[in-house]
Amino acid sequence: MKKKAFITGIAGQDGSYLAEHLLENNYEVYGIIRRNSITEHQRLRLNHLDNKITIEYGDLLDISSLENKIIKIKPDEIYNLAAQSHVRVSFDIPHFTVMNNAIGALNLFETVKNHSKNSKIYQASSSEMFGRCVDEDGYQREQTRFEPTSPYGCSKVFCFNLTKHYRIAYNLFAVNGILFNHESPRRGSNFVTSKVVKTAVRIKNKLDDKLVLGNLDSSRDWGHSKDYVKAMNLMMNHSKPDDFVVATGETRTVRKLCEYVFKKLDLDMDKYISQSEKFMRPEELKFLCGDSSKIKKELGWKPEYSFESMIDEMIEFWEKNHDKNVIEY
Ligand code: NAP
Ligand code: F7E
Repeated sequence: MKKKAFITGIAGQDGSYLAEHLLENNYEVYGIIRRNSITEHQRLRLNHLDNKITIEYGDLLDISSLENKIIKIKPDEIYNLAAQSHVRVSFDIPHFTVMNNAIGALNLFETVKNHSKNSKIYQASSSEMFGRCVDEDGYQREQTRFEPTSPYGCSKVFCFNLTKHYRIAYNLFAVNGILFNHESPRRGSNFVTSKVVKTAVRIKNKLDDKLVLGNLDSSRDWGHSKDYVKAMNLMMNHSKPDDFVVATGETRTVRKLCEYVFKKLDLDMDKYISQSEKFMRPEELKFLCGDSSKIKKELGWKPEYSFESMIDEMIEFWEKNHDKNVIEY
């Protein structure tokens, strides 16, 4: 019999790649999307999967919508990827971010505990939870302390703790994937990698003449979403529920990212890049670099993309899509 997977946040970057990965591995895939007033754009990342997956309206904040679906589907695996996932935006809408991410996850855990205790559950935890903390050797790993620097990071620490609590108290197969930044052509274009690539391509094509950014000195460990969704599925098929860091172990500043993209496009970045307060954060997370030895050793996870091959793929994508109203994923 085919395994059944239920994905919250299925129309997002990771949700869409995860749906593809699970279909390739012979799962039945179900997911929820929220009601949106513009229906045409909502499923863009899923259009190519239209007849292969089952999507219904649902919302993490509407527990009845979760109960109805989980009781009906009885999924083997539940991936909780839904969240207000933009850190900078979380300073503008802190109440919504915390309600949505934290109470939303609580609703899902309660639903599983009360109605479907055999469903395994994956929680999309984040390197943003580490915030100010870095181990002495310059890495963050499973044992590193959490000191989040944003409402988003705080909401994710709550969910991380909730996952462990439901695992211990109710014996649920509940896992935390502590994923560092991961990108792709499907990344929202207000995250820095997509913003830089898309704008640089538009500058090259004379459709824009400037790129306005915030902090250029923060460092991130950037991997590819396609590699990271495979890690999620590995964790769910481990012999026991546990928490794993997923990262590349390489870190670069935003400035270095810009240098790579502008050089690739044969543009002089100093002519086009400026900075604005608008894109700065009240508190910046300055440095991320993850040690993913545990998942490599215990689950055999290995990324296929390098930083360069990922950014090259994003450049190619935006070269095809930079002037389109409806993006083709
Ligand atoms: P994303 O592209 O922003 O996707 C998130 C999805 O969640 C969106 O489709 C969004 O729908 C949906 N959603 C938000 N609130 C919801 C609710 N109340 N009910 C149902 N759906 C809801 O994010 P992503 O990059 O794929 O990331 C997936 C998850 O991993 C997120 O939880 C994120 O916080 C976490 N994470 C991401 C990274 C990363 O670098 N990408 C790293 C660590 C952790 P709408 O379009 O309707 O808002
Ligand atoms: O920022 C700097 C910004 O918004 C990266 C989410 O997926 O990863 C992501 O969060 C860096 C920051 O991602 C601009 O200040 C400069 O230092 O692409 P980002 P993020 O905040 O790291 C974590 C792991 C998640 O869990 C989150 O869900 O780039 N930066 N100038 C800028 N960032 C943006 N967005 N826009 C700028 O203009």
